[in-house]
Amino acid sequence: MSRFVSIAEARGADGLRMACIRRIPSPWQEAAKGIFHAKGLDCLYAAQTDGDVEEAIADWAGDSSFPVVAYRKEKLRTGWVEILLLAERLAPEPALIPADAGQRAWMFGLAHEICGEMGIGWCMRLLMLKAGMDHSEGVALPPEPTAKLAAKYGFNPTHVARAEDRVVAVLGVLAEVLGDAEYFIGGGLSALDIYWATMANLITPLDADRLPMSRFMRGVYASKNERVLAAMTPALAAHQTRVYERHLELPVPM
Ligand SMILES: N[C@@H](CCC(=O)N[C@@H](CS)C(=O)NCC(=O)O)C(=O)O
Repeated sequence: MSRFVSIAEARGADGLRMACIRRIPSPWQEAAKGIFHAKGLDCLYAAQTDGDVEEAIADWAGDSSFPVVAYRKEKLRTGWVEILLLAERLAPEPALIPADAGQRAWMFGLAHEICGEMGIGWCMRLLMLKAGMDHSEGVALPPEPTAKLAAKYGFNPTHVARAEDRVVAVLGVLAEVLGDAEYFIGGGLSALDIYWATMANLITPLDADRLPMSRFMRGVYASKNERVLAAMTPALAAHQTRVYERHLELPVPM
């Protein structure tokens, strides 16, 4: 991937397109990019430009979340499962979804614990918003967008109170499933590996050479939560870099 076009150009194009945010490694977006890259799928990447209408992604998809994936005239896809299923259909090889039904159920269950509501990404976002609001980790988030994200992504007392335990528990499961293997399932790359590698940037972002972002964003992303950092085992950290080095584009195109 070498360039981003405008949202307007992506809307008018055919084939596979993805609306993104630039300069922030939003994990759901990076997972989708990673899946397309691993499969060698040719995708037109787009982001808001000066020539676009304001809030061009929302204008297109009815919501400001990214990524938004378009393929031909099919319905727009924004959820991580539907994006993966589309990619698997367009490029069956390398398969990123296990053919075996039991393994498939296992993979999607674990992937939900990473990408779904109250999964690792969701919970890390809640913790990030909390720290950004009470300045407890030395990072102050700008109030207006923070309030918008909080309202949109389940910042309620019950879930905020559970978020840290959730992340620690799921990291424990992932560490156990991985053991000393190179991949989570079946000895080779699956979507689960890509989900983990990209979502792990919300805890320990790849270094600045491989994942360029502003010092401020890096400060927001890098977790300071001691329990979470302790649950990020050396094997999980090594898996994150291994998957990027072997299967994803580096430096990450931002
Ligand atoms: N829709 C995705 C999740 C995408 C998502 O949560 N995107 C966030 C990343 S922080 C976003 O775009 N936030 C900005 C906004 O909603 O305006 C899924 O459920 O698979």
